[in-house]
Amino acid sequence: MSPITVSVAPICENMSPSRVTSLGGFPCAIAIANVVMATIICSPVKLFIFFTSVYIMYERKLIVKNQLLIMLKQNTDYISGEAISDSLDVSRSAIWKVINKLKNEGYIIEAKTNKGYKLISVPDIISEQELKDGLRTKYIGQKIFAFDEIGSTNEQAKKQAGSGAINGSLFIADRQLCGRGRLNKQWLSLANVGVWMSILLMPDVLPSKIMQISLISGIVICKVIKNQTGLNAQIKWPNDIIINGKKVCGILTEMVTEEQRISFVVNGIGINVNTREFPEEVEDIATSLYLETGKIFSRKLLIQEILVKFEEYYEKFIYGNELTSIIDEYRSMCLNVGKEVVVIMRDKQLQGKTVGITEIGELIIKTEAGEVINVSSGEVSVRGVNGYI
Ligand code: BT5
Repeated sequence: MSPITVSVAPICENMSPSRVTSLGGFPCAIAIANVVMATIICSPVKLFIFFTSVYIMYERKLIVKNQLLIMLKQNTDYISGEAISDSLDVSRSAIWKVINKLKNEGYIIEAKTNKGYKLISVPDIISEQELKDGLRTKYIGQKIFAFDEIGSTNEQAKKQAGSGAINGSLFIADRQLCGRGRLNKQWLSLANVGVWMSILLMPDVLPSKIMQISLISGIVICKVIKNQTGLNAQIKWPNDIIINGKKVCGILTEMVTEEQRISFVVNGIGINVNTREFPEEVEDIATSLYLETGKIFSRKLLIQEILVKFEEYYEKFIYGNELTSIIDEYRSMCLNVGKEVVVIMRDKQLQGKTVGITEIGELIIKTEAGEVINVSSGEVSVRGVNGYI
């Protein structure tokens, strides 16, 4: 696996004093003073002071970049370099450098002599700043760990759950190198065209409730896809999202328990958004929003609506005791009911007709022998008798 790149925390490429002074302001003065002191004191202290200085410079740069973006977004017309310089207390050349950095990230910014800068368009990048811009949630996605590339966002969420990540933290990547499905199956997560994300949850509920948390994501994603694309997205039990017979989204919910209580849940969501073609191994079963409509969709808008709706349903479930209405909604979206299916378990396989969904989200199967059994998710997969559905 290649090294993990955290896009919210890029390494400063240039730490030269000239770059430091160009940012101006009080924090930079402290940084310079620290570097001067570091050269005259003994080495461990020197090192500490050096790294503190680097950190302060980095933070300052990030703040300037974020504030500049906010200013550009708030102004529909040109905004002069002087006005930005006065407002952010940085030099004109520092602004020019930040503008160039933003352009390299894909922001289209027009620069005109005597007029200043104007933001023309924002790229579909999934940085912390872009995702938080306009996100109206209380805690879901309020803390974001965004990566250019990572093994698996589920794995990262699990790793960080034990080291400070909070309830509702979002882990998201432009590309996954080892994206996973259930039973360790591979999940293809191509660069820049999909939503590959995991929501970390710390609910105070029994482990048996995990399946319902997973079902909630299915309902939410179906609704958001319908809303933003007009497509008729449906759920294949337990929570594949299907459009015109093909899979557009998969969900992997995992949990860690301690003494019969949930320590945390990781709700992993993979959506094929702007994928134009799939590798041979999944081309017969996979689709994307682009392939279904011929249109490119904003990943940012999809993610934001998913986070808002997820919080709404999660609260209904955890605090509102509204499982019955949630399951009713799930039933209305589930395409398995009434169909002949094959249920594949770890050690056996059975065939029968889906006759319903229980009050807690299990699939009710009437076998060929007439026996009625309830199947819960976890270690089973379900497919149609003659194919995927
Ligand atoms: C799933 O498993 O559908 C769950 C997928 C969850 C992916 C997310 S992405 C963010 C987070 N981080 C992770 O590492 N995972 C989660 P399952 O029901 O077991 O389906 C897996 C099967 O789907 C594979 O065996 C393929 O047949 C098929 N598949 C793989 N990649 C696909 C894709 N991009 N689109 C559609 N189908 C795919």
